[in-house]
Amino acid sequence: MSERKQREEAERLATDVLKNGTNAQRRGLFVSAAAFGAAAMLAGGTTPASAQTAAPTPAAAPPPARRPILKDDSRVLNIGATVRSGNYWNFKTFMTPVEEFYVRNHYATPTAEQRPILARENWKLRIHGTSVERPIELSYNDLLGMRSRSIIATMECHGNGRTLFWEQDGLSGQQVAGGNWVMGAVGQAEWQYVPMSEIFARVGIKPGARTVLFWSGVDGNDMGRPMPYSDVVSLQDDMGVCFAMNGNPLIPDHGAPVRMVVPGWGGTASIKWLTEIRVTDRRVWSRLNTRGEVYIGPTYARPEFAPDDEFIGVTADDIQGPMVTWMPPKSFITVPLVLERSPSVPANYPLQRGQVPRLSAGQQDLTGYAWAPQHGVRGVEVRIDGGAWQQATIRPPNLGKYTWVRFTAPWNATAGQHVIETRTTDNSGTTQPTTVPLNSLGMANWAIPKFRVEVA
Ligand SMILES: Nc1nc2c(c(=O)[nH]1)N[C@H]1C(S)=C(S)[C@@H](COP(=O)(O)O)O[C@H]1N2
Ligand SMILES: [Mo]
Repeated sequence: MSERKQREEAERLATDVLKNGTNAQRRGLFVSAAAFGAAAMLAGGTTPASAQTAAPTPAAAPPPARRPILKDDSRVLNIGATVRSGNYWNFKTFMTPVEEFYVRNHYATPTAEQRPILARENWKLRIHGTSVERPIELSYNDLLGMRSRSIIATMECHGNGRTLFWEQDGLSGQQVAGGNWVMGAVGQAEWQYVPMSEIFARVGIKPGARTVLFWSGVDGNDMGRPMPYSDVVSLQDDMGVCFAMNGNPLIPDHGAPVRMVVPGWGGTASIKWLTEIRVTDRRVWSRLNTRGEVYIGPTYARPEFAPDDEFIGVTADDIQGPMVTWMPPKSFITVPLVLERSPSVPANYPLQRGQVPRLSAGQQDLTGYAWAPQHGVRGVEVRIDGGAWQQATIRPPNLGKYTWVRFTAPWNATAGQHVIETRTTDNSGTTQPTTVPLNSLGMANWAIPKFRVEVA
């Protein structure tokens, strides 16, 4: 296919996904229903509601005015009105298909119909601030004309694994607030972006810059996040202004037309529906680095603030803990975690509350995923029923620190109840711990997960 043809095809696909009724999606529904069926069998044979309602619907009806998530619901786990998780127990691929990639919004997904600024022909990115030599405004076409590169990287919500605070003994979960992410608020995609190095070269940065504020303000007027300038500089080729995911234009749920991508950092740094980048010589506080997406708890010190700091929609009283930055080493096996104590069980979770997934007895391979984006995965271990840790086999590809790895571990399963644990060690020698200190927003839980199964 010619490059133009490819682009047209990608655009058509993106538009079709918006209309929410393509053949590709209908095929997807069946694939997904089959996968759910398999998961349900594993779980003990009940047919999940999603499989029963997966019949194709005609594309004729116009979408309701404010549809929170545009994705086909049957392919992802419905955690809440504006959040969807990947079905991690079904993950098989190295790259996560966009349709199965988790969505995490604080507000409803905004579309170009509701917010014309999000139409590619209207979109503008303002790059300015006291530390910028030559402020500019970029159009979508301007951005596409700049030097871009792509990176394969995981994206993970800080809240991924919050469920472990509720479900695992010793993690003192009662005081944790937030959505019931199990392990699937993580995915891996190829992100195409204009690197920050290119943006900085274009506008020129004055000495003394301290903060880069990445701002949307489109979905909600508090949606934007400050990042220390020094961190942006150290990541400047690896992070940037992103316009494509897995080779196609971004779809609304993932920030169309343009978002940030900050690989390895918790998802909040990757502001979607981006409209503004401001570089300033002051420190900046907003919702997402004061009382949202921060570690709040007895072992975490509140950051200091200075009188000349800038406050956007918050006050110094809102500063409750340090912001989450790099995601820690993590791993899981592709088995649904038993939910007993979590405040909710997602609508289409493959297990009912307290239900234990079933595996068949005999020799088999456990499969899983591990990632450690700050330093890269060195190894993964698995153990059964508290026995000795066994090295798992890492399957290629392993493309560097930002990518996850898939692993397998042989197991001769005997009848009865078992607990399977996984832990990853990164290239700096850090290994997942047994427990993590409490933080009341349930951020970045990287404790060794315990998967209970019943072998029959
Ligand atoms: N404008 C805006 N950007 C945002 C958010 C948001 O609510 N609004 N959520 C953030 C969070 S918490 C995460 S984890 C990632 C999720 O990206 P995804 O939905 O493409 O997976 O987007 C980030 N960017
Ligand atoms: Mo997030």
